[in-house]
Amino acid sequence: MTISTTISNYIGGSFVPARSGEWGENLNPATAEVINRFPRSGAEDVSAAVDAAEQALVGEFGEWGAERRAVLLEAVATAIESRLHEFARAESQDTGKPVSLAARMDIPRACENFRFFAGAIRHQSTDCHTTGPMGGGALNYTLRRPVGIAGLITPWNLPLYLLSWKVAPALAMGNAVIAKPSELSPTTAALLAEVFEDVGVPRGVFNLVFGFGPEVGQALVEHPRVGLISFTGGTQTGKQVAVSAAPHFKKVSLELGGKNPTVVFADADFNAAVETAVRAAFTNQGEICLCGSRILIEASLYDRFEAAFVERVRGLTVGDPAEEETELGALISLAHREKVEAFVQLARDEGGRVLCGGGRPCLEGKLAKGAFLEPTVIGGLASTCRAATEEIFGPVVTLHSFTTEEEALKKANGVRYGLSASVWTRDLNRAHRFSARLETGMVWVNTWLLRDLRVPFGGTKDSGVGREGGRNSLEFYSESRNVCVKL
Ligand code: TXE
Repeated sequence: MTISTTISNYIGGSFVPARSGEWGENLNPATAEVINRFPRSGAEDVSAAVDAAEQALVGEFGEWGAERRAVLLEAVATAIESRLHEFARAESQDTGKPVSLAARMDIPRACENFRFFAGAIRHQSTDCHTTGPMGGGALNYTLRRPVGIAGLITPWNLPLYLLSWKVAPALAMGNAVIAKPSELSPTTAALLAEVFEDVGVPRGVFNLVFGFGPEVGQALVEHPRVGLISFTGGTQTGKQVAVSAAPHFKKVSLELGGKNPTVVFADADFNAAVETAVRAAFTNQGEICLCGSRILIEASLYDRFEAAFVERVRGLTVGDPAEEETELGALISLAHREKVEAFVQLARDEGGRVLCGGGRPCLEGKLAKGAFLEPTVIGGLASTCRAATEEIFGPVVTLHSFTTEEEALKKANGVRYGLSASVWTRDLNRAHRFSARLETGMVWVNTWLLRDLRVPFGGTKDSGVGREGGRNSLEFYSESRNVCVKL
């Protein structure tokens, strides 16, 4: 394993410290131990990365065709795969997530992202419109050109996975990138820079600047020569990014928070609904923007569902992220655990009953200092109260009942977020009707987190602006130019 104690920025093909010479510390949230230190970068480092990226765009990379870029992305996927366990361990140590989850989900999906966009760029076609009588008046064809420099800002919950979701399409479309990973989970991005170096990426095509959001992240968003910002993170930060990017008329994509409903009708496949609702609520300690953190259950099924759900949650294994059988590891930080615990207290104050969990598990040795929290189920809350409408982003789920489809819809839509929903019913008509009226960017029917990389990914309302995925990503990471030829 090559996790070094110091990680570096990667600018113009060189591994370098921050210009300031300052560092930040990266902690393992399961043990509170320092894993490594990262460069505390700022505006100067961003400027150096912008210069390197500009050089790259006028250099050999600018001449590369789609096939060559596809080969590069595939080489990256293969190289990550050959170091899968190293990547998985690093992701687990940075975030507290179970290493088994990182090895099964985060890292393989990152490889899939690189492979998928290699394929997508090979099969990409452009539009052509013929104009006038019999199409004989003019021929319009639309070129897709790279935007230039793409600024990619990513969070801590799925560090490599979300980074690859942005890097792969940005490079596929011929942009140079400057990535800014979360200060809470920098290590797999550093390993990715090693991979890019090993596969022989031209200098300045892939740049990495580490550091804190308000310092280096803000500088990246404000840099006038960075033409595009793709941001995944909290809604508040997203708002700030949108404000800072607006005066420069940058292309912006914002993937923000969620408070996603799992809606269970009485005719649902009961066992599948319970099992998947548990997974939707607690995968990655509930720290996924797509997690189903409020479960709306048809009243006639409520008691049976609550009993089965709580029993299943009580059986979840919380513990050492390094152990294979662990299902929930540590939260991202002690500060984040405090935030989540404050929501549990708020739920109590708002009249909720903690049906299971709510406390810190007793773990021994090094883990005693970790940011662990029991998976927590809360019943008895009004669906409009704060604990049931605000994003908690932890292992906490609230249960609510409804009696009619209309009431379920009102409750499902009654939050400021609109990212995703999971609907459980055997009635096909209802599934389509209900899905069409949900105010979310994505709906899963009788499943959750079943991903097809071709489909639009993103949210409405406070969950963000724009869609990525498949064609949407290729369009976002490029500018269209229409050429009209009079015939
Ligand atoms: O995320 P931030 P935080 C939610 C979740 C969580 C809350 C806050 O509810 O509790 O957001 O988490 C960078 N300009 N999600 O504070 O700050 C930052 O360095 C430019 C949902 O950890 O949004 C990091 O790289 N960049 C979410 C990235 O933004 C800035 C995933 C995200 O950090 C910046 C994570 C600035 N001014 C949290 N300030 C999801 N949608 O999946 C910070 N950053």
